[in-house]
Amino acid sequence: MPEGTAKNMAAGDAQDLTDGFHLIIDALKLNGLATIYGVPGIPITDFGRMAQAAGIRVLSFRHEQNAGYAAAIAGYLTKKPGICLTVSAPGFLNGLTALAHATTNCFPMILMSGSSEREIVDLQQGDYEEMDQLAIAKTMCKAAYRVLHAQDIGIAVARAIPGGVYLDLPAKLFGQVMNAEAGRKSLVKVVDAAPAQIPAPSSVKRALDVLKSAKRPLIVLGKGAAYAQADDAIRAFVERTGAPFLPMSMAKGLLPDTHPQCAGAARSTVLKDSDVVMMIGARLNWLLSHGKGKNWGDAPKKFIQVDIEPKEMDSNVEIVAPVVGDIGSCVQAFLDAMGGKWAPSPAEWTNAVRAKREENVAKMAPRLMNNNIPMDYHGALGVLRTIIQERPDTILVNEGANTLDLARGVIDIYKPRKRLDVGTWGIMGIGMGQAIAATVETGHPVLAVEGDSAFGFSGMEVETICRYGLPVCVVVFNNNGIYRGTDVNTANADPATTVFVTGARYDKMMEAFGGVGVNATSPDDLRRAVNAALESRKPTLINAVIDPAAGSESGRIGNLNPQSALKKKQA
Ligand code: TPW
Ligand code: MG
Repeated sequence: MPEGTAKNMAAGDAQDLTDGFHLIIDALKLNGLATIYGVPGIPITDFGRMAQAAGIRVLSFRHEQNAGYAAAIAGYLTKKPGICLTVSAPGFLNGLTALAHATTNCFPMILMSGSSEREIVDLQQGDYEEMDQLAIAKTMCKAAYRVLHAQDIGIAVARAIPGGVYLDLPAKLFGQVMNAEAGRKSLVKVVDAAPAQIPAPSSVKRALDVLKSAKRPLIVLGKGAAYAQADDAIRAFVERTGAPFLPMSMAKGLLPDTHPQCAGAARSTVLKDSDVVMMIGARLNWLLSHGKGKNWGDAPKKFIQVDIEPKEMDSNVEIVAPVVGDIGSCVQAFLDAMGGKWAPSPAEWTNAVRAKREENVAKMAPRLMNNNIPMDYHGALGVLRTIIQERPDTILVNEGANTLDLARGVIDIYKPRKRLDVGTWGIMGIGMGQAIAATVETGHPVLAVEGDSAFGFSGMEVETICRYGLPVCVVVFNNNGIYRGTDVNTANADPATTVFVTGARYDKMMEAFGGVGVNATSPDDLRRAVNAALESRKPTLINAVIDPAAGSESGRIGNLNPQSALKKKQA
């Protein structure tokens, strides 16, 4: 029967009608978006149920921020937008932090939030959870769209892909009814959300000419390179150049940290002494001291930058050879243009870097084998380092200050996208959201190495981990505080601002929800417990008791703390 006939409409046959609920679900499914991370409530509770019934995996969290971090890292791991679903005003704001984080890190993510009655919100008449969410979201992401009519759902979801985008879904939208056939036709399947961006051949040649001229070349790999999933081409390119490479933290494992060209353990040497630096999917932001200053040494340096985003060029220092395109296409273009004859990097340089690296590794080795009780960071991390070496498919999630900085240096990663962490902002709280999404999206077990403070930001999600029975092993580095557990407040009876309850037992949190809890006071305890967890795939939390005096203020970035000019004068 042709659509919209009088008979059809008069019959009001529900089979020929669809609604906003189902159109959103159909639009997501049509675009291969099969997982939602969120928290239910008015006006999206039924939507979540219907999505689940329709075959979408809907993971309910205890706080939207954690659902949002899960969606953000799902986007990073899959190159498809991770979906976070929240209620209005407070739920939206909780999720928004994660959307802003995703946008800053260039992870594809869509935050979908229900919103209240437009007419009431816009007149500020005090609706339930009233807020002009669209206006707020616009400043935090690439784009923000509101969908007022069911027939626009298809185009709105398509426009939101790949993100970081906010989609505002007013309560009234969900219940709107339209003809089912017209609804089907209104859906849009995105054909190619991130088409290949081929770099200009002249830019490729310029970059290779500069690289060829180098006496002391360095390649810096960023998480943009890991995101690209061009692992074989990147490895082939790095190996063809013979240059030392430095992986940024989430690019570790793109080539194994044990690769002969890896300069991770000779970081300060290669930053200082290199003469040509090729950045691949890495930005010259604070994490690389903006490409200048004492970390980069005095010798003149030429930067080549390879990035999909033209705005990154010349952001902090002059880029003598900008190459704009997607990382996969750029690296392939390099390989094609290099041909068979490419002189390897000067041996004097590569040998010097290797010697420095071996010296630093040898210096660290005995510290990693120490059996001190209480454990220090190195004793505990030495154990985890061996476990990841033996189980390289495990995804490592890592946050904290000392717990982050030291684990990044100590734990070698062997495969691409197996290390997830605090990203561009150095944000605390990503831990449990990342752990959950990492195993949901990949099926691999997760080892989450968490400072006790860092863990606290998302700790309630251990219930979520137990509820879904996920293979996540959380190790809380319990040094009784932020940076150290030894601070004393002499002004009054309150504890110092950086210390927590002494002797806290985080393992009992996991036990409260039926998971396995272990209190580990020695490296041996820790080794046994982590191996058992990764073997059994049971949700596990290990309270690793760390010497409260072992850490340092702000980990490795204490220099970023402001100092009073007054204090300096007096000193
Ligand atoms: C959202 C500031 C940086 S690191 C850290 C805080 C609070 C916790 C460090 O203690 P932890 O690690 O995790 O116990 P450790 O091993 O040094 O003791 N709020 C947000 N993000 C950041 N980065 C902070 C606060 C911070
Ligand atoms: Mg701590």
